[in-house]
Amino acid sequence: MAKVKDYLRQDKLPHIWCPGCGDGTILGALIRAVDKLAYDRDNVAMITGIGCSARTNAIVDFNTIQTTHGRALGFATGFKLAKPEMDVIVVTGDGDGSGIGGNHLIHTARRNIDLTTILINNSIYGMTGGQYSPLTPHGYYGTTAPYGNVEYPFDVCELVKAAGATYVARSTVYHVNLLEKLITNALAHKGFSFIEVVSQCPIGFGRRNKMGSPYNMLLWQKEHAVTVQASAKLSAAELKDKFIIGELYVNEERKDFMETYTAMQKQAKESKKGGGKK
Ligand SMILES: Cc1ncc(C[n+]2csc(CCOP(=O)(O)OP(=O)(O)O)c2C)c(N)n1
Ligand code: SF4
Ligand SMILES: [Mg+2]
Repeated sequence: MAKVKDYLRQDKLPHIWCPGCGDGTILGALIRAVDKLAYDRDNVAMITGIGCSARTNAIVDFNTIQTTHGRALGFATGFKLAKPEMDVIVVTGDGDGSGIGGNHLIHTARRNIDLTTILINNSIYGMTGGQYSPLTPHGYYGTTAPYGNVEYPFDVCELVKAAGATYVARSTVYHVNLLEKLITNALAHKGFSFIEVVSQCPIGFGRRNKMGSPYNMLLWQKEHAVTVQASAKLSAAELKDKFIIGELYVNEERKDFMETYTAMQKQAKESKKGGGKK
């Protein structure tokens, strides 16, 4: 079993993250999952957009592409179709993945493209200094919400599930062992797998919302997360202000895009007349 540091590009260190940021813990969990599955790292492609979360690919020794803001899933779709034998992982932020890249997220889920997406939800646009995102809770503060966020967030896991994703899960940075397990399962899943990771941005979000130190922010995650199993025994009132962690939805039946596409290609080649109903 290799160590996490064996997967890092030593010449790209130190990384850019602030002390106490959740991004490094998430990258550690991802690397351990890849190592557990004994993936050949030359066969792994990691594709990101823009943001602090996107910088996960700067220091890891996979095949990496940093794309434009919100467009990682578009690039990843093209990449996977061109190189179906490769293991493709997308890391995105709440702004990158659910804001500017929201449309790509919906349609990649709908197509059930066989890749794994990790959306790091730190409730804010961290890299640009703390503007509110589609996942910032109502009433919380940001540079663009000096009197509190007037908007309400949506549940991004429910969104991708409704759009057609076939593996949907949520964890936090605090629940790092669960996170590693979920990433392992997501990577092994055939089809579009999606994990939302509730993370901490002590600089752009925590400070402005008086959430205390990174340690306090981890305690906040611990206190607000409820496992799928525990949530089944709680009433709606007890679940108010809580979020559910674990595997939220798994569908092994629905074929992924490539499987259907390859079968259709074969059929079209065999047919003398070409496409159309027989
Ligand atoms: C087209 C475009 N618009 C805006 C930006 C500026 N920008 C860079 S990072 C970022 C926000 C990223 O937020 P998020 O995805 O939540 O990532 P985080 O930094 O919080 O990890 C923005 C708006 C950009 N780089 N490109
Ligand atoms: S600004 Fe926030 S998300 Fe970005 S590195 Fe610092 S703590 Fe992490
Ligand atoms: Mg963010």
